[in-house]
Amino acid sequence: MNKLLALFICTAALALGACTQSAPTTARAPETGGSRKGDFGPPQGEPIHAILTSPPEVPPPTNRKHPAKVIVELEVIEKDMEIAEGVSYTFWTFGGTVPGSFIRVRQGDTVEFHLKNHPSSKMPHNIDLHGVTGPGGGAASTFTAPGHRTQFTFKALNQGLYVYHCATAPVGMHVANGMYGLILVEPPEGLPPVDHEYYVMQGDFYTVGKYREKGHQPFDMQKAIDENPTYVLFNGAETSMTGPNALKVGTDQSVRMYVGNGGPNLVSSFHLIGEIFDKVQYEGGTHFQENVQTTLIPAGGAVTVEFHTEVPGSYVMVDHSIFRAFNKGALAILQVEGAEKPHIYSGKQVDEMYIGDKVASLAPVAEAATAKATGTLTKAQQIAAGGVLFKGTCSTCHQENGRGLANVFPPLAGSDYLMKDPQHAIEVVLNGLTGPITVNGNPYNSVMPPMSQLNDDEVANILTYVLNSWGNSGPAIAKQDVARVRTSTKRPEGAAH
Ligand code: HEC
Ligand SMILES: [Cu+2]
Repeated sequence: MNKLLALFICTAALALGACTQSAPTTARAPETGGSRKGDFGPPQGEPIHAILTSPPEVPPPTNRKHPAKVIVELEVIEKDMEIAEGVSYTFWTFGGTVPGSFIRVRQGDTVEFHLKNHPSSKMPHNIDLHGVTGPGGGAASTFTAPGHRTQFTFKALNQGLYVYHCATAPVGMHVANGMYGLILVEPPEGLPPVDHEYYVMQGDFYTVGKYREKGHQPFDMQKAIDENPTYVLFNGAETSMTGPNALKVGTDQSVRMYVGNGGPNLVSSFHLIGEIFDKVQYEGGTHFQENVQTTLIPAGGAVTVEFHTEVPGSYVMVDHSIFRAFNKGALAILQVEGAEKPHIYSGKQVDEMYIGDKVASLAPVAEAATAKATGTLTKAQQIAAGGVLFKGTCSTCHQENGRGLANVFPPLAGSDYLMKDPQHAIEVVLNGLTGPITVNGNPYNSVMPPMSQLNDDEVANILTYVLNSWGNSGPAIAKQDVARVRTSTKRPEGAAH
């Protein structure tokens, strides 16, 4: 029998009051319009314990043809984790990660939800799942004090990809501290199989210190109210999916990504540089769009994107509100490995232009930060950290080998201008340089923009690297020297702090 006809007959039967208990598991509302609600009757079989996963992993498909009782056990844990290299932050988590554990059920399932709040917690928490039909999405039933547990049960009536989050006052603060995640309610027939599924979630974070300022950073309520985040991140850390943590897939594979936006404030312009989404289920709903470059994800919303890999290389996931990607951390890497496909793309990877220091391991930066904090920072550690940062900031113009470009960018390698007064270089980096100068007998008359977005540590390490690389031999520059120049000189108009 024709599928549509079967559907029609069942719908008609439903209207007559039959077909409710034994509705076929494929029962769905018509493709266009109508309700998507799926009460397929009481749960069947033994209760199932949901497999929960940490990002970027996704639990396996439910592979079920009937509604079941699914038990979800989620624990809130408040813990310090790294938000950027050498920067720690006290996150409040669902399941120990940001975003929280991924939950996967099937439309029509009865979900028995257990929320625990670890005894070490300082705050009460609850959970609002956008996939729940009922007051507060569960929040009204799950207010949980530290060391306590609560429980409620709901039927997953609507299929789709849904955000869950804490809704305890002050709600914005709980969300800003990382209390969100995704629950996928699969359609009854399941989703077409793909080679890889990933879980990615964007969020904005507000710290008292500036971007990449080292040490432990407290939450900044005023910045949050002003919607002026210090960090915009995928999966709760700047390095969650960069360097050695990049997602890795092969060529000729199909990839499905469940992408959420926890907010609390920003809307995401989600984009994967060098790929086109073949299919986007926007807003986590049922309808889809095809051949999409950038898709909008509202705060408290989600999308499913699907694409097929063809050409090997580094693909960069960004929020295309692009300062967030390069100056607030909203950047992740999908590494595609396999044979070149010159008939589709000629080759020569130029992705360093895009990703700079993000492609490298920032471990030396973290090591220098730790050493700085304990007062044991050596010149060698500064050079190692500075080298990584130089690639991300200075090498575009002065080149990785420090030789610059004839007549355009002066050399730093063997520069008499630089070595004559190393302390002056601090001013050059913070305030920029314009007008005629002479380096090694060659005239330059160009513009170097101020690099004052770098913090004092970063400037000190970069300059120590520059002054002691490519045959240069000079002093180490201290963070305090940079701080002094920053307070005693004036940034040109329009420069960062
Ligand atoms: C957008 C290109 C650009 C970037 C990025 C850049 N510079 Fe420059 N830099 C220049 C130009 C152009 C000059 C020469 C300015 C002039 O003619 O007055 C210059 C001059 C200098 C000089 C003095 C001249 C010399 O060769 O000794 C130093 C030192 C220097 N830059 C260091 C850095 C460092 C360190 C960084 C990274 C933090 C950096 N620059 C990033 C373009 C750049
Ligand atoms: Cu909370």
